[in-house]
Amino acid sequence: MILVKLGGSVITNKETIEDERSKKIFYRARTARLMGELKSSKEEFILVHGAGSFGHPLSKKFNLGEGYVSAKQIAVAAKVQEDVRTLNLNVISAMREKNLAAVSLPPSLLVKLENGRSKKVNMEQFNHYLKLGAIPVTFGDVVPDISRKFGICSGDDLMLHLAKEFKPRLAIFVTKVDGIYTKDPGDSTGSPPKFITEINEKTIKLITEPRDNVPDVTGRMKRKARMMLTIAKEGVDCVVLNGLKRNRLRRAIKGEKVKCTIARRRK
Ligand code: IP8
Repeated sequence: MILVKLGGSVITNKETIEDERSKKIFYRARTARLMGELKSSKEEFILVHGAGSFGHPLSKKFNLGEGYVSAKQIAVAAKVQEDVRTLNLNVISAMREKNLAAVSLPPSLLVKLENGRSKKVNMEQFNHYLKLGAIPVTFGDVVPDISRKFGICSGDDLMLHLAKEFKPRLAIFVTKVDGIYTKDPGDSTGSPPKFITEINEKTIKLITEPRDNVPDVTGRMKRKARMMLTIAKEGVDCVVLNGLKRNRLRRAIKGEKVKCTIARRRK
């Protein structure tokens, strides 16, 4: 089995959208192409996707990640849940286009947080649909929090829970860049960014976060690198690769050498 997360910046206009009123765009053709690459592996998989422009701008503006502070957040939390479900249904229909039997599993019904951390993820539904030969699809969402009333569960957190439960042979983060760099590859100030081929305790210290306006309530590359190390400690190889480059995902799944950043399994 493999575990794949499609980043929100790959499937939506996350990078170009700054306020919550701007038009949210779903990149259907790109998503369908990536699904075709996944399908060609003929391997069992679970799909996770990010929220991109459908979830981050509004969540950031109303601080949903911090939990309940005022009553006016409730309507916003409900709206973000609606928007990420709309995105999810778009992903599901792009999968159907490729004849993949995708089943939507919304975290708002399966995950409980405590103090912003995911305490419990109900795996029953994942197991059930896998046994049927369907493909469970889950996503970054607004979910209940025992102490803060609600909070945000990111797709990256779900990747860790699913890696622990299913011990896939590979966990893949599909992003808009070739892998992890010491700093934002578009940043031309100071020393040039260096590509990191392998994330470990040493190389993770080299990463600095960008200072730009991209709305993101769940953290950027450094958080992703930390998550990769945690997944690797669960005994699962974990890679970040570029989904904009045709066939990179397909080739990585086949075990071919492609440009990417890897965190090798520790157990
Ligand atoms: O895009 C964030 O999930 P991510 C979920 O996987 C929301 O980090 C609602 C912003």
